[in-house]
Amino acid sequence: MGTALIYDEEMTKYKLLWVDPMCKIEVPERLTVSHEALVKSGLADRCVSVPVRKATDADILLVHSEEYLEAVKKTPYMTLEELKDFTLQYGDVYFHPNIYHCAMLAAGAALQLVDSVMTGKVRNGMALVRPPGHHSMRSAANGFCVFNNVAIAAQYAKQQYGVKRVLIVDWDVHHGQGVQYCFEDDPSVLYFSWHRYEHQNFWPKLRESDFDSVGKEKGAGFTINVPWNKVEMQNSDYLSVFCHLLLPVAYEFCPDLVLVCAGFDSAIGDPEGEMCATPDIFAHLTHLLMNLAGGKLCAVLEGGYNLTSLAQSVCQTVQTLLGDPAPRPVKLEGPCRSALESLHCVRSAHRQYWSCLKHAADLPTSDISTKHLKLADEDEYSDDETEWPEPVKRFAPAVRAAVVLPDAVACPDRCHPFTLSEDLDPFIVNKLKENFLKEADDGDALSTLSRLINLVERMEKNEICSGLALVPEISMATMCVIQHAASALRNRVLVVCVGDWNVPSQVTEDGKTLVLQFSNKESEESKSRYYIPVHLKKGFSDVSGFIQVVMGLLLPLGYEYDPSLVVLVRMSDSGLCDSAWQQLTGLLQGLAQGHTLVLMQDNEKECVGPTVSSLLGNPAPSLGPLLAPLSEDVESVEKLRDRLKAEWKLLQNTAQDKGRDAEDQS
Ligand code: X5A
Ligand code: ZN
Repeated sequence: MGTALIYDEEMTKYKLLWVDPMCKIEVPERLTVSHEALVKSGLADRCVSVPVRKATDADILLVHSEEYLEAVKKTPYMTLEELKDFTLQYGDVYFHPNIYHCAMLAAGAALQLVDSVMTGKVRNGMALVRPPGHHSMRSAANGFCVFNNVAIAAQYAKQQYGVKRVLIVDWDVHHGQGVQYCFEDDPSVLYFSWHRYEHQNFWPKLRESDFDSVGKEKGAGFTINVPWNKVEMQNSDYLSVFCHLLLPVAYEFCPDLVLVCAGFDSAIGDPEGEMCATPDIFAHLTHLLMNLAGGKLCAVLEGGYNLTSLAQSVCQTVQTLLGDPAPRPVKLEGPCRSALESLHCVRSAHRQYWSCLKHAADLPTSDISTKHLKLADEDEYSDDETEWPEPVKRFAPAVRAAVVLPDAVACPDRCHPFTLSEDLDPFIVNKLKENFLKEADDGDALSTLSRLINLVERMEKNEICSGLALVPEISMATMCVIQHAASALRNRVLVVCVGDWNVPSQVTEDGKTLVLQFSNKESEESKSRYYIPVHLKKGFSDVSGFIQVVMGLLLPLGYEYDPSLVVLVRMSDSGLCDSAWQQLTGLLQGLAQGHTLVLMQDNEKECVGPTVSSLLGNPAPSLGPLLAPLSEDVESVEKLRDRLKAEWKLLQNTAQDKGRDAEDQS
């Protein structure tokens, strides 16, 4: 199951023919540099190349009016003066004799992508297109856009494949008002957009881009707008919104297909966005969406005007779609105050529609963001003053998943059976004997533990990505792995424990191990920053409570802690269903460059298949639309967040939480 890449040079063959400072950034090179970067990095070769096609009139009419289509059809025959005149009736867009042709190809490319994914020819994919689409409306071109590629693709997927629910994630830095208008009363399409807003001072300066535009009639709750009221938003701000808003709602919605309005003007260096998120963040945003809809994800290019930043961001996205582990996240300092205000406002505006947000705090009393504030004029932004390091080269280790299994258990397909590749250091053997095997001279146990240590070392060297071990004594194995991994100076280990294991207090003393434990027993309250027990009232029979914890607590903690290894421990009494377990395994692989080591008791053989599937990068099955989590569970999670949010900034999600820039603003 591969990744489609759709590109055609033909779409570079139109450009601005007159002087217009508004439009001069939308250049053919946007496409050529993106494509060249994919070719040079070898990523293009790894994709399934799918040809574009022309969208038919019927396709275009899924979203646009006949009058508009007929009008655009005439543009290839217009003189320069006529084109200029035609352009004047719309906002921030230009026409060219070849743009109609390209616009049909751009929409057709999105449809080819949907076809490839829906027929199972590929798992996911990206279309590199010009003109972009998300600003164009039923009867109007706008913001460089002629036809609304993604909106057409969503309608097409519903009509052609009977898709019941489509999630559109618009991470472009502009509000895709065209997409919003198209689906504002349609509950089958959930439209999420974040966008530079600055209290309605930033283009397209619409009242309806604010957080309180949530959709209409039956579609109320299915439009989610996150206004950025300041520039220079960072990776933390984007991740916060994903963890505390988009992901919980998306999992509750349970889409059959995910479409991404993949604009990269939200990345650093872009003259439109003026944001500071680095290109590698798109690896994480992509990864976090890849376990929805059984992995069916179609990314369609929208904006992105700094050619360097654009090309890097496109590569990060495609490489993630291909399944390579995401890089360690860069510079997560927690969300800024303005982002927290926005997040707070959106969460409270939506709490009546989504049960995962039912407990969200009231609107902040000082009505922060609906006010249309006049801002002081700022200096013109110069993109060549902004510098950022080139993202580190990512590569997938030769071994994706290694397994340490008892002899009686067969090695699953595509896994690497892990045997000792070299003789163990006698020093380690002695240490093992001393620390763990005092009693008997147990040859089997010694072999298992030494293989585990060896596996961890090879993961550290990035020769192996992830691993799974079935062990006779899970506590011993876990301690052994933690001690070994955390002994190296720079290492941090995130331990996620599903089930009851008495975590020895020395484990979480030095900050080199962070333990989050899903426990069936109500335990006494922990005071430690590094030991976080979570108790769900009904255990794991309530999947929505579990997901709430994963999104709202585990992922933010994991990202902020930035471990070099994730150890996922599954006790035999866990009772967690396979699909939730696979979601957990899949999502955690966004951390530590995918270095996840799963430890399970040796009587959990049935779980080997599903676990290995996730470790190999297969998407987890959908959980089904989620019900409301138990209010007791929500309360206990909220209590935990309150205890921890001063020290773990990514847990913050309300305006009262101050944020990373609190000091220089108070
Ligand atoms: C697709 C896109 C931006 C238009 C900006 C006009 N359009 N000022 O990013
Ligand atoms: Zn844009």
